[in-house]
Amino acid sequence: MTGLTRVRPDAALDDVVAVLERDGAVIVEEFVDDETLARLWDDFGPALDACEFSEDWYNGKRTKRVSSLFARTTRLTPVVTHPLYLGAARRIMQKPTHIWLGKARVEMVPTIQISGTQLIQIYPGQGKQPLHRDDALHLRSHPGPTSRVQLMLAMSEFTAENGATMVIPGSHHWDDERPPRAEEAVPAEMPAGSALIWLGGVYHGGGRNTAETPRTGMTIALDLGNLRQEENQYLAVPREAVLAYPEEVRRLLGYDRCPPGLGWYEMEDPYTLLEREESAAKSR
Ligand SMILES: O=C(O)CCC(=O)C(=O)O
Repeated sequence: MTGLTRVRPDAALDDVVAVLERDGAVIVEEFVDDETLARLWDDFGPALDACEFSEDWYNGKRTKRVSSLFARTTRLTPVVTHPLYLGAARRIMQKPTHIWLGKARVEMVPTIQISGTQLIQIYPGQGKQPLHRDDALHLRSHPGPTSRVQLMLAMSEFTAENGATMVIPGSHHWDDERPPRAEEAVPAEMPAGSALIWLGGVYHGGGRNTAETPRTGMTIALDLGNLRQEENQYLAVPREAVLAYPEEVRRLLGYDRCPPGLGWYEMEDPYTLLEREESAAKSR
């Protein structure tokens, strides 16, 4: 299999969705501009510096991981709402379905939500991570409908030598009997500022770093709104940090009701709580 398909940031959403459905992964060049990337480094750099290496083999004993990203910066809106990322995630996961309410056939569209967030900094000497599917978290069976669309923003250059994410294109089409083999995986090589988008059913893993410097990536996972979030965003992101984001991001952080009725608070859309808190704060 040759390398991953690359698209420009102004690519048509239809084309990106078609690549994702075929290959399960795509690289979007120049996903963020230099200024956005520099400000993310300002906000995340100190946390990475202060972070110890992980303690288990799966997360990598020469790898640093920092989570709770929406609590650490207010600058993730252009990343998580990028038209090719959020647009593709909505197109691929928010498929209309229907339920019967007595004799009424009612169409429903599920929400999507931010599930997990992490900075992943792979240091020289780190070996490769086992290839895995992230939607295995929800014990999904394959092949099947996509319930996760994930992003890896290259905060530094990703190369085959420094631990670029390894991806097996097309592996979301496989069943659960076929094991992934390292020889089938290709590195998501990309300059800083570009991003890899991949589907939850695609086998992938962090690469081996045989270079001199660390590789730094920032990952955000969007899952269907009717699944448990991987990272508990209600605990990870304090309310004032949630309120620093616009409505679309607040809803993605979980302050939303997934039809027909998951996640309510006092039997209402939980977003109304944020609205009440905001207007109470203004009138103080
Ligand atoms: O760091 C990477 O490139 C991928 C990491 C990953 O897939 C994971 O930790 O689950």
